[in-house]
Amino acid sequence: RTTDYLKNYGIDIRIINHNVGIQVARERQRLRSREASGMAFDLDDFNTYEDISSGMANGAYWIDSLIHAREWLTGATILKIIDHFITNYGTDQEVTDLVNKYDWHFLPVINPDGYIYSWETDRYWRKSRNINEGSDCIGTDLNRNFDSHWSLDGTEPDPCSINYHGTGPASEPEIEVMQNELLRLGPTLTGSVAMHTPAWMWLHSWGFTEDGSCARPIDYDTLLSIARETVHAIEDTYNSDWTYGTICDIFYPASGTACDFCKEKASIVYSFTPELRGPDHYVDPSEIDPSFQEIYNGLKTMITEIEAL
Ligand code: ING
Ligand code: ZN
Repeated sequence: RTTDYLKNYGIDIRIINHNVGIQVARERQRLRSREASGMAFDLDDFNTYEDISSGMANGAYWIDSLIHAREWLTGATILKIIDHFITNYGTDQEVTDLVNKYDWHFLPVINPDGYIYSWETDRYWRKSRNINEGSDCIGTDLNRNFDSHWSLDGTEPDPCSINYHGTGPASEPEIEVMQNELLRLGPTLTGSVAMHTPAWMWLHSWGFTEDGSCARPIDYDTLLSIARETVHAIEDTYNSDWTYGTICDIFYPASGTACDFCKEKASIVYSFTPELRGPDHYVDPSEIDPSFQEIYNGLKTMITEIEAL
């Protein structure tokens, strides 16, 4: 089913503007921030400077969800964001500006097989549904399968484990296509947001450990401050209580994650992983609209903070 889905529907939904004009100054600033974040960035290697400056205005964002089957609220929240953009473009000034100013890449269902299985058979299924050779246990934890510190802390080699990391980096078709797309688009992306539930958190890289302690990126202070302001905007929406920080510090060590792949390998400086409102993977549909409202406010603040750097 995953293969059919990828073939027939592609992997994402894009809202893209190419007619906003060239903003070279902002582009230079972004490339500098990339250097400051310790990323190797050689313009000649990437050969994207021209592509970027002719194709984009103020940046581009990637938002994905449902890498974990049971985290239904993530997909619903993304679909509300897309719906909000499409419905209000041209009438609501704020939406019109957001859509005109940025390119948006949405990937609402990374794990279609698992998602279907969570509807039809097991509401709490997390992994993919690929067969594992030599084991009766099904599926890989797709958020441990990325080519970034693959198979290290916070992953499991046992196919029966809920955090099974797969047979190699990007061994799963879902992650192979997603990685390729992130590598292709990465140099044009300002930020990425990989949605999970349910823990009221706004997390950033890194998830992995070094010498037994949580690793921190060189631009930790910047990421933390963006996360703090984002969380304040979310909290102000319904007077809720969120936490923020690195995946490893705040939640638990995890390797081979989308969030770290985006930052380490796909040259996306501002890579975040929210854990949407809880307390459970099972959510009443009445939670969808509030989740959208608070995350939409958070995203707007995140973008404003990034622009102000
Ligand atoms: N949480 C994430 C998980 O994959 C996470 C937390 C996000 C860890 C990003 C590492 C990187 O375990 C859920 N709820 O799945
Ligand atoms: Zn998850």
